[in-house]
Amino acid sequence: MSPVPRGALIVVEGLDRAGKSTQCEKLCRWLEQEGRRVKHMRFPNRSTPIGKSIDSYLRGETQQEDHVIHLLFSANRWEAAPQIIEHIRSGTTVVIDRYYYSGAVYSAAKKNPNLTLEWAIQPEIGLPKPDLCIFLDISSTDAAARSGFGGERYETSEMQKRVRNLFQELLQKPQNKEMVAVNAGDSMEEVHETMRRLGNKLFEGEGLSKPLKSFDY
Ligand code: ADP
Ligand code: FDM
Ligand code: MG
Repeated sequence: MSPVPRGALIVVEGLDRAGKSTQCEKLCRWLEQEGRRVKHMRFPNRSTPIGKSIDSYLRGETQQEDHVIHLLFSANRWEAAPQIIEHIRSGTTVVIDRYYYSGAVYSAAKKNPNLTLEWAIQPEIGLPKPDLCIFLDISSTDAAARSGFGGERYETSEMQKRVRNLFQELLQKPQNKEMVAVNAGDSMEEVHETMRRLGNKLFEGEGLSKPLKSFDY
């Protein structure tokens, strides 16, 4: 009996209000309609003990030293890594709303001189590497105009501008070839269509016949 083909690991990234949650939902529904098994995940996963402390930090209820909260965000991914690997192995495609790209850029955007992008990326080395990372690109001004903006710790325009620049920096790096920028200022349907095209390209290509990679930097 031939082995079950592995699932794909697809990540959706971007600024707050770029449309990540909307598009992850649409992508999952589409993949299911295509007959694929899908698991929708998000980071931070606020339901675990580590996730609960991240949640209270993001809401401004608790304080954390910058490196400590950074490592908690990373630990929140590591605690889910075995589950991600198992889903992929058993043929389920995993769609994740934010991953280590957010992990690196939000911490580095704090301008703590001891917390550079290079430092921030290190704890992520070894995590399952996405086959495709869709960066929903939007200006901080356009994102701020969307409803719901402004509630949590990092939702200030200065922070969002720095985050966007750092995402652009990650996009330029040769080790992040799986990253693709999509104009998130387009309509929801247009963005979804572009994402479906990227999804089809991934499923039709050679990449998924190779084992899932680990992130290396
Ligand atoms: P994120 O998860 O990136 O923070 P959401 O998917 O929650 O973003 O979307 C933020 C807000 O913007 C929601 O009110 C959503 O309905 C709206 N929105 C999402 N995508 C678009 C789009 N392409 N054009 C206009 N509004 C959008
Ligand atoms: N965030 C998210 C980080 O700072 N580090 C991380 O590793 C991750 C995954 O947490 F401001 C930030 C990004 C954002 C907040 O918001 C989570 P959502 O609305 O749950 O995506
Ligand atoms: Mg969201």
